[in-house]
Amino acid sequence: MKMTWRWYGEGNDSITLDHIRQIPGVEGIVWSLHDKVAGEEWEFEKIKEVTDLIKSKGFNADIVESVNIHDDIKLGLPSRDRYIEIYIDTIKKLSEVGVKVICYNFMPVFDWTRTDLYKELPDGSNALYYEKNAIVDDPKVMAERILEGGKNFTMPGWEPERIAKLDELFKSYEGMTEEALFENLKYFLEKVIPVCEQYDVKMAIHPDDPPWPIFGLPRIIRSRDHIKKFIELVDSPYSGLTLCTGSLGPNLLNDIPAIIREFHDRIHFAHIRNIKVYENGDFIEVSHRGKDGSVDVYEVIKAYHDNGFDGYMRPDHGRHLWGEEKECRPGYGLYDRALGVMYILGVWDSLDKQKGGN
Ligand code: DNO
Ligand code: MN
Repeated sequence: MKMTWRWYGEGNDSITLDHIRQIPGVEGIVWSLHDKVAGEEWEFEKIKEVTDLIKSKGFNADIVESVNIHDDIKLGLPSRDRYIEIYIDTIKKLSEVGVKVICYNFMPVFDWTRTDLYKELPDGSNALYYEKNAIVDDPKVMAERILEGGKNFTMPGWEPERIAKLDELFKSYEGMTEEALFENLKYFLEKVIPVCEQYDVKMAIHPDDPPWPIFGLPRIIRSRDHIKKFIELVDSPYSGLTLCTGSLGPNLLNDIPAIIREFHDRIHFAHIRNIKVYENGDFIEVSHRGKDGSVDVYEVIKAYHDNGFDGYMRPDHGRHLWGEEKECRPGYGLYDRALGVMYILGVWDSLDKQKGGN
């Protein structure tokens, strides 16, 4: 297992690479060109500049999260072919600097959705929260709330340029079914995966967050059966998964350790996040410790360990601690994610010892 850390780039993240160097066990930086909107070309010089910087601090730059997919591809519009060409061009450039995995998602319109970015927990820290009844029918109102909460930061998935076109976007998705969305994903993968095989770059789809349809939009990566269907779309190890426990976790019917055991050979990237699901279905993000939430994080890590997982792993969202929410992007503070790294490595090392390793 290779421990990694998501970083938003020089001048775009309050956490520096020098900070990250002091967190034990972090080998790689999960990066992206965060000023790029879906469908835009990625210039080689920019890719090289970021990855050189990351490597100069002793980290690998093997994972990009994310290269976002243009809605025309998800919608299956004729213009998708042009956007797929651009995507393929980016894959080729990324392979040149040694990128091994691209994390992406196939959620229509929105990436993750929450109703409160700074909900206070009983210990005084705060975290991202999802209250079912606070999801208003009007996605515009929701979007405004999220943009207001995170107004000091760029927030992947919530680019103001896209949100400005929300009405139009929702109109184009009218009538979209799960089946059609799967078809459009298949079309995309059939074009892209042969290139990935040739250039040795793996695609790793991120599950939908939360794992149910919202605002009438279908969501197709949200349960064991959906994942199975995805795996069968294109039969290649290059079409794989980012397994995010915090995204699958809010549906308590998702047996995440079982999902990991079933699909481990297609999991290239593991996101570890814990959430606490309340009786009414609301949920809040909590520390990575298994006992603090509804995800059995120990069993999750054990499932990876038992299968000799040698892919990439990272702590996903953390709480905001000790007042840091003023300077960090929602979910991406320093302290709780650093604690998360240590918790994950603690479990991993002890499993190694039990197996007679070192
Ligand atoms: C939260 C994050 C996601 C992820 C994108 C990948 O779980 O990991 O926002 O970055 O969905 O495209
Ligand atoms: Mn995730």
